Amino acid sequence: MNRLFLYVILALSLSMGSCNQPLNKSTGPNEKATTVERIQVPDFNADSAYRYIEEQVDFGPRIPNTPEHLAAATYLVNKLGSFADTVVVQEFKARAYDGTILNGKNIIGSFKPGHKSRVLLCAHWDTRPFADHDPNPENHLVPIDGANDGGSGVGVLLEIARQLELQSPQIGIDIIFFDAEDYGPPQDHQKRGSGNWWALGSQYWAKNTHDPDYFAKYAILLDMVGAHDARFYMEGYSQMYAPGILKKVWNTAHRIGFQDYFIFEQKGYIDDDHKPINEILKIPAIDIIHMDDASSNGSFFEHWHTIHDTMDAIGKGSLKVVGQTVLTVIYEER
Ligand code: AHN
Ligand code: ZN
Repeated sequence: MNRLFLYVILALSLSMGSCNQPLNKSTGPNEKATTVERIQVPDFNADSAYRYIEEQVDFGPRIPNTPEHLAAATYLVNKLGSFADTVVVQEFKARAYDGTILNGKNIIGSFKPGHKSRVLLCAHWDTRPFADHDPNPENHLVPIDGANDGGSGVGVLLEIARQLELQSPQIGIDIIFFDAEDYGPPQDHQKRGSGNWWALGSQYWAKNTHDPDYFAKYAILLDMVGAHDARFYMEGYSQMYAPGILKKVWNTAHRIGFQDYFIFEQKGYIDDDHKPINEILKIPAIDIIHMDDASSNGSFFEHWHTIHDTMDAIGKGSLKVVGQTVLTVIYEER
C-alpha cells in the first residue's frame, strides 16, 4: 500500500520549527508566505492487528463474571497501557436481562490527555455467552470465541494504539474498550424487543464519563470489522446522529482506494455502543459494522453469534481496510 500524505497549507510563520518535512510551494507573486506541510499517515499493519485478536481469543470466551474475562482484562490494560499516555479502568456493575449482576470493566487509554481537540475510538471487548444464532440448536447455550464479534474491533484499535505511540497525531485520542455489550437477551427471549439490554458498558460510561468534563469532537465505533470480505454500509443511527462524520469516513476510504468495501448506502439500525454516546452524551458517534443481507442470519456476518466466530473467520484484508481508513481519518484531523 502506498504511503498516504496530507497536505496542510500553513502560513510560513506558523510552520517555523516544524519538523514535518516542509515543502516550499510557489504560489505566485503576492503570496510569499505559504508553505505546504506534509503529514505522513502511518501504515496500518494487519498482521499485528491479527495477532492482537489471536491473543484475546487464546484466553477463551471473555464473558463477564468468568476468570477468562478477568485474565483478558489484565492483558488489555497492560497492552493498551504500554502504548497510551494514561490508562484507566472503570469498574461497574450492571443488571443483565436475566437479573445477573455483571461485573464490568471499561478500559480507557488516552493519548495527549491535555489536548482539547479529541477523537474517541471504541469497540466492545466482551464476548457473547451463548451461540444463540448457531444453525445447530444444540449449540445455543455454548459460549463463542468472538474472534470477529469482540476481538476484531479491539485488535484493530490496539494496532492503532501502537501506531499512535510511534508517531504522535495532531489531536488527542481516547480509545475505550467497552465491556458487557453482548449480554443481550437470546433469540426468541421474551425480553428481546424491550429494554436496553445491549451495550451496558457504554451506557454506564455515557452516564458516568471517567472525566466529568469529557468531550470529543466525534466517536468511531468498530464492531465486527474482521470477517473475510467484510462490507460496510451506512448504519441508521450513525446516519441519523452523525451524518457528517459518516461521510468524512466513507469519503476517506474511497479516496485511499477502499471504495469497494465502504458502500454509500444506508442499511439497518443497530443497537450498539455508539447509541448511548449519541443519545446521552450528544457526541456524534458512528458505527463501522459489517452487515450482510445475504447471510443466513439475515443481518450480520455469516458466523454472527455462532460457534464458528473463530480465528478462521478473520481476514487480514478487512482489518487493513478498516484500520488504514481510521488511521487516515485521525492523522488528518486537527
Ligand atoms: C442487536 O442485535 C439488538 N444488537 C447487536 C449489537 C451487537 C451484538 N453487536 C455485536 N454483537
Ligand atoms: Zn454480538
